[in-house]
Amino acid sequence: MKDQTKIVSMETRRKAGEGNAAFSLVELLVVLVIVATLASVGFAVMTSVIVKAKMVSAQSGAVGLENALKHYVVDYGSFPAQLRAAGEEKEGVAADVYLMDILLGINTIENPRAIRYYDGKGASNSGKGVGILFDEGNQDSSGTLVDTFGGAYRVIVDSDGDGRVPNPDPDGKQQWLWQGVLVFSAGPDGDLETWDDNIRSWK
Ligand SMILES: [Ca+2]
Ligand SMILES: [Ca+2]
Repeated sequence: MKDQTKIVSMETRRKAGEGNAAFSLVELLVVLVIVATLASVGFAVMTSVIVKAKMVSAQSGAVGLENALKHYVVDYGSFPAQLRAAGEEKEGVAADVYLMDILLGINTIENPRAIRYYDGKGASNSGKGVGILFDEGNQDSSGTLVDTFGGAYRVIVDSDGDGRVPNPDPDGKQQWLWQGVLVFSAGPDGDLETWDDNIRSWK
């Protein structure tokens, strides 16, 4: 009797074991699907976190350039000639080699005291960080200042001195912004026309 109970019990276990093996295969597939889903969700979350971090960094670069220009005006009484040119309040000008040479104290005609106004993170040709796209091999000159997405910053200054500049964002609530300097860039999509993701120095 005792032995019979043992045999039944073993038989039951064997069957249960088979069931477990079959279930394990389905279970494994389910687990694989869950892992794959979690991995893709995780990747998407990670990507958006990286983009947000780059936007924060790009925004601080824009504010840094705005402050550099404000300090330049304090010292020299007006903006560099290129920025004061007629009509530039609308389009803005790129933070190109001309402007950066002035703000880094390389152009001593427009910055005779050779003051370094822009404390940038130095040379960067990778486009991964806020940095200056130096023309490699040219030691006497800087280059265009680009944001963390590789797009050049653009600058609008109050060149006519009325204390305001037109809002470059066509969807912006205000037509005029009471600012002396605006700095903006294209943001993650690399397109200046799409303002929803554009980087801007103002709120
Ligand atoms: Ca103005
Ligand atoms: Ca954009």
